[in-house]
Amino acid sequence: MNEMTARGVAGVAVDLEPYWMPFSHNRYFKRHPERRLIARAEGAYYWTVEGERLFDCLSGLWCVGHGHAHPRIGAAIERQFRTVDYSPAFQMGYPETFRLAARIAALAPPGLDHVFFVNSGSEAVDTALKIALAYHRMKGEASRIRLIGRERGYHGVGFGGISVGGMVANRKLYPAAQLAGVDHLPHTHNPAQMAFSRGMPKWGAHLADELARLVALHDASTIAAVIVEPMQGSAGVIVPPVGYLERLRELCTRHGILLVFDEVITGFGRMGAAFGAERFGVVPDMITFAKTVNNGAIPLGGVIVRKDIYQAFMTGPAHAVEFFHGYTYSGHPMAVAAAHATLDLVEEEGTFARVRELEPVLEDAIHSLKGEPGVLDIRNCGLAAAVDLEPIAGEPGLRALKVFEHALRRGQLVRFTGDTIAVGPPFVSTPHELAKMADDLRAAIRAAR
Ligand code: PXG
Ligand code: PLP
Repeated sequence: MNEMTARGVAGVAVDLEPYWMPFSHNRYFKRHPERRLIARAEGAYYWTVEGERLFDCLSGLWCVGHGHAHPRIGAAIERQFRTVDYSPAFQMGYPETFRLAARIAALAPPGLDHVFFVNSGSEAVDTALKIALAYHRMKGEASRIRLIGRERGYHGVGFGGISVGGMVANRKLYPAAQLAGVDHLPHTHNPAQMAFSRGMPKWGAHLADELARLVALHDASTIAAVIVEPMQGSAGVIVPPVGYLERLRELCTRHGILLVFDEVITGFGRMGAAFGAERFGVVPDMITFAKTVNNGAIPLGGVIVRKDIYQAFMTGPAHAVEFFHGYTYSGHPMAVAAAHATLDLVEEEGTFARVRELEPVLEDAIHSLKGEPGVLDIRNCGLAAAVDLEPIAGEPGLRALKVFEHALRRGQLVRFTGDTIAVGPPFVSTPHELAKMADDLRAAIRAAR
């Protein structure tokens, strides 16, 4: 045990060393775990092992919109465990999983009506990419082998996801392991044209025409699918320019290319609608989802596809497997029960309308940080926002880390990545909590000077 763990944090003696933390600075964390070990969660708050309360500014990692320890979700999970804890995902069925597929299809844009279940966003993305490639083959267009992603896109950490993803740190170590024939659209963030935009930037729709350039370069007959997040979440809330997604849609339709919206963050309420597709008024051919579908309670994700995509697979002898793909935990009864309880909340509490009411509150609160020292840009959409900070010379990421730590001392758990601070507060936040979040963030930004 290192010195800190031997001493214990607030009396919690636990060896921090053996756990290899995901997407984390392991060495720094294990030296400085103060205020970073969680003891309890309820509603919009965490309590650390020291007993300090933290407002959950990112809803966990964008997944706990309805607040922690929701009694309805907890009761559903408990009941489910006693009824059917697990049932085989392959060649057997659990009725509640079928019922969940129907409920999700009913929320999805018209025409997207079949659901394939997985356990995470990464699996959802890799599944969608496989469906796209297989679909074209089934339809006799085997030459459509290219996939097109976008710079700064985050599509999880599977080999498919890092191939179409656009974050260099996630992909640079694996050049030989990435899918062949992948190309990328440019990202749409240009501070010179759109700094401090509220909602959708007016500039940038023309960047979708880069797809026309890629079609001209590779020929449409070689392109299977385009995958984008309708709003880029992990990259720091990069909101689509007005007209941009429409143009992508037009180009994909014209050229027989499938359009996949990766809605792992934007799905199930964050945008004030069931999906970003609805919010932005553009219907893709497939939607990937995870996270908020069951309030992050138990891993669950999926892919929603158009009927004719599903139908394209339904060939060959009826007793034969149609799609050789799936996971041990696809449609896990416990995760499904948590999703039903979450969708019950959505229906009964009018969650999407509440998010739409809170959106301008968050917008005003977060944009009040304009003019604070080193604040370069602020963006927002739905219940999501990000603040770009001027990096400390020669020490990228350190400014945001300092702001994160000062915010923790003020009782705010924000997300930092690079020199960007992101927030995606719970749907159950009050206007007062959002205002306090921004005020505490302001103090943290000043303190980190
Ligand atoms: N697609 C998108 C659009 C995502 O946002 C994934 C796929 C991968 O999902 P899984 O469940 O495999 O992690 C994501 C995940 C952040 C943050 O701070 C974002 C994600 C995960 C963790 C942190 O922005 N997005
Ligand atoms: N590895 C082995 C040896 C397995 O047997 C399985 C599933 O049976 C897997 C990986 C895949 O696991 P999962 O279905 O949970 O993705």
